[in-house]
Amino acid sequence: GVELRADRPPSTLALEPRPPKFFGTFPYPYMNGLLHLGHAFSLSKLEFAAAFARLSGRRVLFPQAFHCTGMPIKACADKLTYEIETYGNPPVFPDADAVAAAKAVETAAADAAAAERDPAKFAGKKSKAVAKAGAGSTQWEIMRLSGVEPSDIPAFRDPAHWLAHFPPLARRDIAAMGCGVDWRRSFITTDANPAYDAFVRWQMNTLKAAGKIVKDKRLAVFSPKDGQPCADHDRASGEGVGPQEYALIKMKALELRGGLAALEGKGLDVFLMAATLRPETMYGQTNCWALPAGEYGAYAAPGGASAFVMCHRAARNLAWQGGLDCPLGEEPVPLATVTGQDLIGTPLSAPNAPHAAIYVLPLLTILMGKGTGIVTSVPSDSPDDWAALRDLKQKPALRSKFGVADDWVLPYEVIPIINVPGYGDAAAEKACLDLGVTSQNDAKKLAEAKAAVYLKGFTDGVLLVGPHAGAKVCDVKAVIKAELVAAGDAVRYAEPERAVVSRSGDECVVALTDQWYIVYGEDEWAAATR
Ligand code: A2H
Repeated sequence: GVELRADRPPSTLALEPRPPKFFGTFPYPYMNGLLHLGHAFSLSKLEFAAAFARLSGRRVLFPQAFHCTGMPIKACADKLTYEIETYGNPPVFPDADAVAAAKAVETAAADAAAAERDPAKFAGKKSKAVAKAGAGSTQWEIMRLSGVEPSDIPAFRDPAHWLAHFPPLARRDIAAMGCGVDWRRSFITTDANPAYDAFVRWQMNTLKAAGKIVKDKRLAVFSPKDGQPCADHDRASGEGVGPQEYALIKMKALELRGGLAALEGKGLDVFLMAATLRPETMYGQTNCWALPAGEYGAYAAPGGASAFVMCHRAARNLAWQGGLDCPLGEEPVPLATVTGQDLIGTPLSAPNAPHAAIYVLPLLTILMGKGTGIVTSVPSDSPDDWAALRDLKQKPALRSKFGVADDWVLPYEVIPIINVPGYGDAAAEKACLDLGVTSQNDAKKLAEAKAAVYLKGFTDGVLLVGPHAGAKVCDVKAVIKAELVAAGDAVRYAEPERAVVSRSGDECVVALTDQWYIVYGEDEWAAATR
């Protein structure tokens, strides 16, 4: 280590100018494990700078603290508790987990070997990725990898134990590296350190009094199990994934088929809820799609006078956004369940559609992991819809396979609703014909068709129908969505763009949550700060 210079007597200092100061920090590392090579790499930069400044006669301050606040430590402790409760102490994991855990150990060993061979090229991310991969790791094995004796591991079920265990080890390693840290200034975060806790309270209260911290309802990726938003560092998978907002179009069932017949006579309006990113295209609906093998539920809507049909995953998201008649925080329970196959042939009254009734038809490419599993069909502007509708029109065998009556399909033609320069009034149809799309399963050509028309339809498309005829799609899309919502014909809905799994193993939803925000980006504050 580097010794701090003893101060000279004040009398001398008063006579001479004092040497300039140097203050450097390495952002406090998180204490849910040992420090790794990445920390050493970043710390080395500060150590070199601080040592150079010290040798140049500057008065150097290089403190080092340790970060313990937030969910990751708590989630690791909870995971350990779960493992011990489920698999014993010491735990005997079922095969898949054991294999995965052994693999994590192997990868870490290989990483260590690779780092030794070629430190410059070693990225150090692989073992962390494996350790994070959920199935690929048990918390018990991660503790072993962190050098904890099996007999000591159960103590880590208590989050406070992590705060006592890891910071001294981090200090040991930083000192061993030779960094000239002034350890008199070291501390850990959380209310385990009352002085730091008081500082953070003062800081937050001061900012709040100044109006710089506000509370607002926001959509956030959220773990129902943890009961709070699930930020990137709290995730086992789905890093960087945010909320995706859709409009759910309320397509009223004019007849209740299959499992929905149980709702007959209950005085409920039953709506199939189709998730769309293109609410301005509803003028061109020719039918609705469901996945024959899909499972759907009818959930009580707010107010209780109607029911919304969608897959359970979507219902869970909508409930967390206050969009169902279900107390916030409770799992929504369907009033009735129905298969996609049984929905086929359901006549629907769809908002903005020119036909009084359109029918539910089978679409085999529906992903149950996206939206509600119900999709409205606009063959003029969606290549998927166009190809699937043509399949049903041209293939009697396909119709009979899914019990589709001719009347539900054959009378329905493409409805021109948007002019896209270069593509005419039915852009999806032209793109599919030009590219020679063969069927709804022609994924490659359909992807090309979508790439050709979606963006252009949004940026250059001009509406041909409805009260906004003549306006550009990009100018009125949000307006039309708001009109549909205001008229009670659609509801706002959001879900994670892709699946997000929390470190506690929960599938996350998007929830409308009360959150505190620091109002960064405020001009006045930025100016004052500068
Ligand atoms: B769009 P993104 Cl006119 N499986 O609505 C497959 N597709 C689904 C789905 C699911 N579970 N849920 C929704 N979709 C469709 C209209 C439309 C759509 C037009 C043009 C483009 C278009 C009429 N169908 O989407 O993967 C729905 O079809 C282009 C992006 O979340 C929904 O919007 O980006 C769209 O995919 C959502 O796609």
